[in-house]
Amino acid sequence: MIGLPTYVEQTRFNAWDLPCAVLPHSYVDMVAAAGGIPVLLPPAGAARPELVRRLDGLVLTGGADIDPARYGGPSAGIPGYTRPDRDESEFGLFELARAAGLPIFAVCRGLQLANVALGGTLIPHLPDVVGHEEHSGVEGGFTTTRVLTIAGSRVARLAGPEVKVHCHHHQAVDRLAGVLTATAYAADGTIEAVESVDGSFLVGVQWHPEADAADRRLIRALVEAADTYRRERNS
Ligand SMILES: [Mn+2]
Repeated sequence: MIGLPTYVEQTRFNAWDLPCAVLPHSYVDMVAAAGGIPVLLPPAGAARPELVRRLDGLVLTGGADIDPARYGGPSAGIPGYTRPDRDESEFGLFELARAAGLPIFAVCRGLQLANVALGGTLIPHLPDVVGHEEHSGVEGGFTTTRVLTIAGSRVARLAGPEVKVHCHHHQAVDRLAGVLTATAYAADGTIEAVESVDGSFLVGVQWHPEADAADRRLIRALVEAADTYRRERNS
C-alpha cells in the first residue's frame, strides 16, 4: 500500500468546476505498474500516525513550491506558487514516515520537501543561478535532459550511469541536508537525485519518473522495499 499525497486545485471536468483533491493519473499508473496498491492521500490537516501505520511505502509527489519560510528563503518576489495545506500535511507525513522506517520515493517537490524537512535549503528560482530555462519544462509539460548518476549509488545501480529524464521545476537543492547525498547531476551542476546515507530507503529525484512509462526501475525498487517493510512489520 503506497501512499500518494494529492494536490488540491480548482478542477474542471464535465459540467463541474470546483476545488478537488487531484493527482496526475500517471502516478497511479506508475505505482500500479510496479505491483503497488496506490492510496491517494489528500491534505486534511496534520498527518496522522494511524494512517502511516496502514502504509507500506510513500511516494512524495510533485506540485507547488515549498514555502520558502520553511528554509529561511525569501518571502516575496519569487515566481511560482505555494500550497500551505499540502506543506502542513506532507511535512508531518514525511516526519512520521521517517520515524516508522517507511520506504520513501520523493519526486520533484517531494525531493525538495525531504531536503528541507531534513535541514537543507533550496534555490528559490534556479534560472537565476544557472542562467537558462532547461529545467523549467513547458506550460503543462516537460523538457527532457540527461543526467549523470554517481557510481555506487542506489540510483546508479537501478537506472545506470546516465538517465534521460523529464524535468519541470524552477527550484532545486541548494544546501543538502546532512543525512542526504547527491547521486545524480545535470550538466549545469544541478542536483537531480539524492538518497539517504543512513541505510533507510529514501530516494529522491528532481525529475518526473511517472511521466516515463517505459522505465519503471525506480518505482519497482520502492515497491520491493515496501513489500520487505510490510513483511518485517507483520512478522
Ligand atoms: Mn532538472
